[in-house]
Amino acid sequence: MLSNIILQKKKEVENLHLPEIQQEVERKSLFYALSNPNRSIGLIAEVKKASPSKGVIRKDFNPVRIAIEYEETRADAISVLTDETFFQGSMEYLMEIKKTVKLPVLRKDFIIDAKQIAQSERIGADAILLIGEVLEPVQLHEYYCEAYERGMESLVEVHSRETLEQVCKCFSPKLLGINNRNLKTFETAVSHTKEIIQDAPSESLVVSESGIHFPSDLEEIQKFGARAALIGEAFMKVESPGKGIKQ
Ligand code: IGP
Repeated sequence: MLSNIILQKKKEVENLHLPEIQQEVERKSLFYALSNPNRSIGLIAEVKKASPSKGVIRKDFNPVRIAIEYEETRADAISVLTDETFFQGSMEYLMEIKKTVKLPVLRKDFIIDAKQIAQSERIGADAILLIGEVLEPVQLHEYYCEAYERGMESLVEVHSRETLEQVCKCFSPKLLGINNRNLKTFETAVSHTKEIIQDAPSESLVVSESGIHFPSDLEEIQKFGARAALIGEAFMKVESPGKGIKQ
């Protein structure tokens, strides 16, 4: 599946046209938002209509309304899927959300080319996702620096200890995402965070991503040492996404 997504991305990047520069946006720090000492755990709430494994997750999908609700309740940052083909996301959603909310906005997509970083800046993203299984460590570090020069942070995501080890030979990301989804089976297990976090650099702020469905999952990942959680599906499945996950 990941290789299909990357193939499609390559096609998209060939035809990529940079959008006009929007009016200047004020960039917000994702790291800072997730480091709030008044919170026991940082929370990135995701605006996610569909996924390749689940199909459409939420039919009544109003991205801006969902983002406002997230902001008014508990979220410290908002993640917006911008991939159209596999996640039914859109850059328009991100632009509208960035205009509406004050929280930092993470662009969730598959970045494989520097042009997408320039594009992320123009649509107003505060941070981008860089995936360890998609980019070679040197390339990943280059994009990390490129994003930084453009005023954006990067959340560096890994799915395995091997990938984390390779990335860390090159550099220590400030924001490290551990994805609980097994890339081969698509199943999620929060215990994945426990396994991988052991090798995380002590200076990285770890975000546990995917498959967090219950308050008990949040407690678990906190116990493992994660300082933030990224939640999509569990929020999108409840009537009022900002009100929290089902008990
Ligand atoms: C959210 P979930 O299981 O709460 O919906 O997961 C998020 O972690 C997931 O959407 C995600 C993702 C990604 C999507 C993590 N990394 C990379 C697309 C691309």
